[in-house]
Amino acid sequence: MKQRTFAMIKPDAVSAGYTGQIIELIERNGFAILDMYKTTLSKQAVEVFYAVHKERSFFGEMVDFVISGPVILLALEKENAIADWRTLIGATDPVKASVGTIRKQYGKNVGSNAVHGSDASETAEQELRLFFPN
Ligand code: 3AN
Repeated sequence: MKQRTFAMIKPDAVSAGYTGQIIELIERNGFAILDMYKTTLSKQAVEVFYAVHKERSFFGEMVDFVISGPVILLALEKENAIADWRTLIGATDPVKASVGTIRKQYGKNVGSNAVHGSDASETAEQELRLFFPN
């Protein structure tokens, strides 16, 4: 059954000029782009988006990073989209990510790791609703 997930190309990858290459990987790996836009997120929106991480020591840092420049937000669809997108992006730390993953190729470190992907169906639904309310 087709499933939807939420993806973000983060400010580090957008400012480095990797948007096109990452979108090409998305399409080449069988994801349909249902919707997509470029924006600079507000602190309020990111605090809602990252609310599950608010107790983490680096919460302020991660919020400041994600609002530091434009991002690309995507609604993706595919069979098994949530798990397949997580596989394609790779481990949180680009150093530990497998060869061929997006974070391995385009991520700098655990904070600036090029892309986001929803980790479960509830978070995918929440994140899609937050950024694609229509
Ligand atoms: P993932 O993005 O792979 O689901 P999580 O859920 O462990 O990873 O982390 C959520 C976000 O927090 C990630 N996007 C990552 O960039 C950021 N993050 C994780 N660990 C650190 C850290 N030690 N310092 C700064 N940011 C971090």
